[in-house]
Parts: sequence; structure tokens; C-alpha cells
Amino acid sequence: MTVDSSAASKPRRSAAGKAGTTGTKRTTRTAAKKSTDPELVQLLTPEGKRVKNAEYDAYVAGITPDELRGLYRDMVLTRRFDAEATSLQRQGELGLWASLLGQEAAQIGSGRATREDDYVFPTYREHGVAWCRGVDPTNLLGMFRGVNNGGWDPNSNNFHLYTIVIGSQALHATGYAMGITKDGADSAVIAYFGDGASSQGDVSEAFNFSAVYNAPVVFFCQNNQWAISEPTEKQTRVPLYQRAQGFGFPGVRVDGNDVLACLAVTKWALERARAGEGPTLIEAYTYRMGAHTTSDDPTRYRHDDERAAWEAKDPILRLRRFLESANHADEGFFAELEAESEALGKRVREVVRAMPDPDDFAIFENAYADGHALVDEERAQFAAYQASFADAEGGK
Ligand SMILES: Cc1ncc(C[n+]2csc(CCOP(=O)(O)OP(=O)(O)O)c2C)c(N)n1
Ligand SMILES: [Mg+2]
Repeated sequence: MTVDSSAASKPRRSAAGKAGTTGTKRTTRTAAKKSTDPELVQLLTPEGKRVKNAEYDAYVAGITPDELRGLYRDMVLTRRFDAEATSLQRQGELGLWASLLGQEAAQIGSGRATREDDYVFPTYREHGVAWCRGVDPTNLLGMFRGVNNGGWDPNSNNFHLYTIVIGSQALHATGYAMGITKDGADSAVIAYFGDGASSQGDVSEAFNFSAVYNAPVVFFCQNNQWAISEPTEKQTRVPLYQRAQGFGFPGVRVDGNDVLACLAVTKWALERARAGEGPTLIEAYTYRMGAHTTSDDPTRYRHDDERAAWEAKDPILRLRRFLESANHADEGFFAELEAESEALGKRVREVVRAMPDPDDFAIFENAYADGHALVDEERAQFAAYQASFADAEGGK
């Protein structure tokens, strides 16, 4: 897909009932692409220039220099934490890590748009959103180290457990949103998922249920261009945000590397949800700069020049440029943040290395409330297996 993220910022939404492109007879990929090349909602260009946007400026109009520095700090610390986690996996301290490198603006912008009483359903890559929700980053690492059963109490921060079953959380979020409506709450729900997940039936079902029941849910799709080794072109013939049109609710594409635009658009969508106007689909157009996970080697399926093109649109660099040109941050701020980053990295390394191993048999404890014959059998088999090592060691 060739969308220039420095394109004009006028948003184009696919509202229900408007003439769309999906019903036409276009069959070739080129023809479909030409007719549907969408514009991005963008408030900050890659060069860090603030551009006006009639529809979304209002949602960030009152933002203070302090809050702008806060967004920058969130992105820098999240990136640092993410890099530490990748290193820890390489050192054998984590079983796996799914890096968010490149997606900081999409996650911090949308995460900071949520209210404390909103409820968030993440995938496995939403480390920046977890940060915004106040989940201690080391809790995320416990899960990837395999020493706990999830990592955190979802109800402490209204941040659900990471979900690996692609797309399923879109339905969980929809059900939750339908539930809180019945409770009379005025909060909203946000579900994160990827471009690949958009092909899952669960996501389409969630779109339809949420539309029909007018559920207060925002679907936040981070289109990072890849689903492991499958490019977005293999998931859809139309820009993803246009999917919403067929289900009867608005969809909007936002520059996912622009933290201000992500903040503004997500605020707008959450306010719609709270006002009883139903679901919204946000497609945050971004790029997965790293591997899918530490088990993946992207050099097998994509070219370096693609990454280089996206590096020029780096989310952190563009906010830094804006902060500097607007005189909102001085050298002292950046130096302090660097020191804070170092301290975070140190803390993460120390906490992870000191995490105690779980009890070998804990895995059998939480599947059934009252136990189960098959689980008892498996526990006994595992005990015998463990004991076989003790025999071997004793025999030596
Ligand atoms: C139901 C299901 N099918 C397949 C997988 C294997 N799988 C793990 S991640 C992934 C790709 C997801 O891509 P996308 O939705 O774009 O998210 P991203 O990893 O790019 O953030 C797949 C197919 C899975 N976890 N669950
Ligand atoms: Mg993806």
C-alpha cells in the first residue's frame, strides 16, 4: 500500500449509508487501490510540523506543553522498556518477546485518550497501552518469562490480560461493552487488534454485534503492515477502516506514527461511545519496525528499504522536532529523560532476573475449580516424569 503519511490531513470517514467502493466491479488490485487511496488524519507531519485539522483539532486544543512532554516521555520510556525486553529474551531470560518498536505513537496516543473507568482489551503487543494504564512493565515480563498465569489483575487497571488467540478479544470487548450499557455505566471499551486479525471471523462478528446493539466500543486496529510474514495486501482488498461502513458505523484512518492525531481521534471515538453513538473503527496506519516476535526473522520476507522509508516517519523523532521547534522542551528535559530511561532499564533487568520460578505443579491448579480426573492423571504422569530425573541423578 502506498499512502504518503505526509499527505493532507483532511479526514475521510466511511459513514454508514455513504456510497462506498466495496460494491463496485473493480477486480484488479491496481484499480481497487487507485480508487481507495485514503487520506490520513494527521496533526503532526514527520518533520514535526503541526498541521491544522478542522475536525480533530478540538480534541487536543487544550493540551499543555507539560502534557506534550508527557506523551514524549511515555513513548521514550516504552521504547526503552521494549528494547530491554528484546535483549532479555536474547539473554535467555524471557521465553519470547513481541516488540512494539515503531508503534509507540499509536499506543500512547490511544492509551492516553482512555479514561480511568474505560476498559481495555489488548493483544500481546500493547506494552505502550499497558504503560498508560499503569500496569508495571515488569508484570508484562513475568508472563513472557512464563512465571505467572497472565501477569496482572485485569480489574486493577481495567486492562485485560494479553490475548494471543488472534481477534478473540474483539468479541470479549463487545460483550463487555454490551454489559456495561446494561449496568448504566457511561464508560467505554477499547479493543486492540492487528491488520491480520481483521481477517478473523471473530472480528467481523464483533463489528456486527457492536453495531446492532450500539455497544460503546472502539475498535483500534494497528495496521503495522504485516501479520508475521503476510503483508496487509493479503488481508484486504479495501483500506481496513472502510470495513466499518458495511457494518453501519464510522471508520477512520489515522497516521499511527502521529501521537497527537492518535490521541485526538481516539478521544473522539471514545466520546461517541460514551454518548451512546455506538462503535467506531480506527485504523492506525503504522509499521512494525522489528520482527514479529523474537522467534521471527523478517529478513526472510521483506526488504530493508521498506523499513528505511518508515524510519523517516519515526513517531518519537517527529514529536521531538515539534517540541524543540515550539520551545516546549530544552536540553535539560531530554537529559533527564535519558537518565530516567537508564534507570528503568536497570530496574527491569534486576526485577526480571530475580523472579522466582513457579511451582512445577502450579500448571495443574487453575483449569478447574473442583479438579478433574484427566488433570489428576496428567499431574501424576508429570510427577513420574519429574521423578525419573531424580532416579537418573541418583544413579550417577
Ligand atoms: C486464532 C489464531 N490464529 C493464528 C495465530 C498465530 N498468530 C500469532 S500472531 C499472528 C499474526 C497476527 O498479525 P496481526 O493481527 O497483524 O498483529 P501483529 O502481530 O502484526 O501485531 C498469527 C497468525 C494465533 N495466535 N491465533
Ligand atoms: Mg500486523
